[in-house]
Parts: sequence; structure tokens; C-alpha cells
Amino acid sequence: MSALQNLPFNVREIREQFPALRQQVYGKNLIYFDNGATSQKPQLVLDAINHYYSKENANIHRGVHYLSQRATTEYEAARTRIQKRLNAKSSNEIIFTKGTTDGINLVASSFGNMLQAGDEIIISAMEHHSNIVPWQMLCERKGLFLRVIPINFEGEILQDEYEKLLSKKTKLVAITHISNTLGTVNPIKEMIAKAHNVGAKFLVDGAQSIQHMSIDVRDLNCDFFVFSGHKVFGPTGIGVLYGKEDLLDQMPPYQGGGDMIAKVTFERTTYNELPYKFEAGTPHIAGGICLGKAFEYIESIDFKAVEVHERALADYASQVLETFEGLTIIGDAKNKTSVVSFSLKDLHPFDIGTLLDKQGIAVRTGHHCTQPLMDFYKIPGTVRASFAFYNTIEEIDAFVIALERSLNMLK
Ligand code: 7TS
Repeated sequence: MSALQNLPFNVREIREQFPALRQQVYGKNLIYFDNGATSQKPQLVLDAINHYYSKENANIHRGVHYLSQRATTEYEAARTRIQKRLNAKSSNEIIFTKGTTDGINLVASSFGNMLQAGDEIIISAMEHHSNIVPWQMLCERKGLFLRVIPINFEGEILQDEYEKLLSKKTKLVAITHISNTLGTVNPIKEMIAKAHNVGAKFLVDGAQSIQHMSIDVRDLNCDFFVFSGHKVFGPTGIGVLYGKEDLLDQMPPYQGGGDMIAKVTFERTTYNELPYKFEAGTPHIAGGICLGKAFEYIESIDFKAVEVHERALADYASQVLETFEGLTIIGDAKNKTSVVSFSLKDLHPFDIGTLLDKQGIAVRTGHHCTQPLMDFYKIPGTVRASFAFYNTIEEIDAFVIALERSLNMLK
């Protein structure tokens, strides 16, 4: 594909930074197309993990000693770096969590505590289970109602149906920025404005967008934005909840314990200020610091070029796959990126995934934690190739040959 050769960013140089991509599995060069599940890590992050545990390991926010003070400074510097990248107003708005799931559960538990029986929460039909189940649990606990915006067959949220569901009863709308199964990029900025018109708050599930585009929380005007570190080239077990400061201030703590308190007596406890009010116990210190390193890494990448490159990868993969007999691409939204999901008549996605694996190609198969979406399409699951900026057109060509070979074996 010659169109890609003129891109202002150099995929070969980028790949050099990711040692995991330079390995063989079953004697074949690894082709890693499971970035929707987790991304590989650049050398900068790998070195930082090693360095932290070799030289800096200490608990934070409590030690007078040198190592503790240094770890505290680095952890807080990571928070500030993330704040700047997201264009949040204050580092008090950046809460470290375990990941997207943890961030959503934090909001469901804490913000959810401020809601009254009869209030409504809106999600969409393409949400990941982690943006469905916490709201169901909250609705059950508090007597709230969960409303679901339907989608069309292309995999786009029906905006007129969304407008019909919005009312004074709506207290929160929680929507994925990019669908992990379909690749649809949702028009969240417009959706946020519509929610605010009825006085509702808006949570963006950014698990699949933070690694593909620049996020500006003030421009979006979202109330909450959650993501996982491991999908944005950082470690597992760390993530971020961004929340508007005045809102976070009003919300009760999520978990109780060390670090989140101002004063404890047996009669009464007062809570720490933001962001610590929401960070009980020893946090994932190495994770926070190394997520900061992952952000340092992505700051060096031109994200406008990333968007062009990833869209070209997804478009090229779709074009070639469409020529396969009996293959259906699931999700054909006008605004779509980084993911190509498909099903093949009479073949189970798992069988295709297993044969691709034996040829060195990592894809995900199954329902991708979006079972209601699979029910909508009346399929048990899909084969999903999900791309990152280090993937190439040559890898897609190799993937297509491997798929052809797999289908021949299954005939
Ligand atoms: N929301 C979306 C849109 C996701 O894609 C995922 C993970 C999550 C939430 C949960 O993130 P976690 O880091 O807390 O687990 N999605 C996937 C996936 O598509 N394949 O594996 C994990």
C-alpha cells in the first residue's frame, strides 16, 4: 500500500521501541493484533519498571526518608503529566485507579450513592460489560432505572432514540468513546452537550480511545473520563479516573483506609482532600510512575499521524477481508477505527483464532465482554483484529494469507 509510505511518522522506528514485537511464536514472527485487549510496552516503560523496583522502591506519602520522598515526587509527577496530557484543570482531578473497570465502579459506588430511587442512568447497546454491570448493581441497590440507547446495524448509536430517553430523571449517561468490538467512534462531544441540557452528568469510557487519539477533557466537557494504563502502553493494575473537581468534592469516598483520611477517632473520621480521598491504601506506586513514563512516550508521537495510520490499517484490512466468501464484517460505522471484527459462515471464531495463533497471529475471539451486542447481531462471537500504531500493512497482508490457509484447513 503505497499511500502509507509518505506518512510523517516512521512505523519501523516505532517498532524498534517494542521488544515484545520482535519475537517468534511457534517459529513464526509474532503479529500482534490484540491491542484492544492490551497493548505492548515500549522500552522506556520496561526500563522504568526495572529501575523503580531496583533503585526507588518505597511507600509514598508517609516516609521522611529519601527513597519515600523520591517515590512520592515521581508518583505525583506522573499524575501531573497525565493531567496536562488530558488538559484537566487540576491534578486533583486525576484519581489513580486499578483500571477502567475500577474507575467505573468507583463512580457507580460514590456518585451512585448520591442518587435517589426513580433516577435514571443511560448507557448504549454497545457497552463493554464493565460499563453495564456496575450500573445494574447500582440500580438494584438504589431502585434506579437503566435505559439502553439502541444502535443500528452498522453499529452506530441512534441519536434520536438517545434524545427520546433523556429527561429530567436522567442523572448520568455512561458511553464508550470507541467500541472495543465494532471500532465505532461515538460522537461523544455532542452526546455530552445533550446530557448537560437535561442536567445529567456524563461518563466517557475511554478504554479504547486514549491510545488512539489526543483527549481533551475540557474540550469534551465530560464529567468523568476513565481509562486503563495497560491499553495505553503502560503497566496492568493501574488506570485513571478523571472527574471534574467540584463533582469529586461533593462525592463520598469509595473505599476507607490509610491515606484517604484527614483525622481518625473511634467516634468520627474526616477525609483527606482530593485526589487522596479516593485513593485508600498503598497504591500501585510502580504502576503510577510507569504510566507516567508511558505518557512521556506517547507525548513523543504525533497523534494526528497515528489517527491517519490506524484508520488506513483498519480500512485496508476491511477492504481485503470483504473479498472472502462468507465473511461478514461486524460494524460498519461511518466513523470507525482500529478494530476489524468479523464472523465467517458456519465457522466458530475460536477455531479460526486457534489456527491463526499457530501461524504466529494474535487476535481475540469470542464476545469481547459485549454479550448483549452479540445478541443484537445474533452471533456467538467474532474474530477481532485490533490495531495499534506499531502495526503495519505488511502484517495485514501476512494475516490475510494466514486466514486463507486457516479456512482451507477448516473446509
Ligand atoms: N471498557 C471498554 C470499552 C473496554 O474495551 C474494556 C476492556 C474495558 C472497559 C475494561 O477494561 P479493564 O482494563 O478494566 O479490563 N476491553 C477488552 C477487550 O476488548 N479485550 O480484552 C479487554
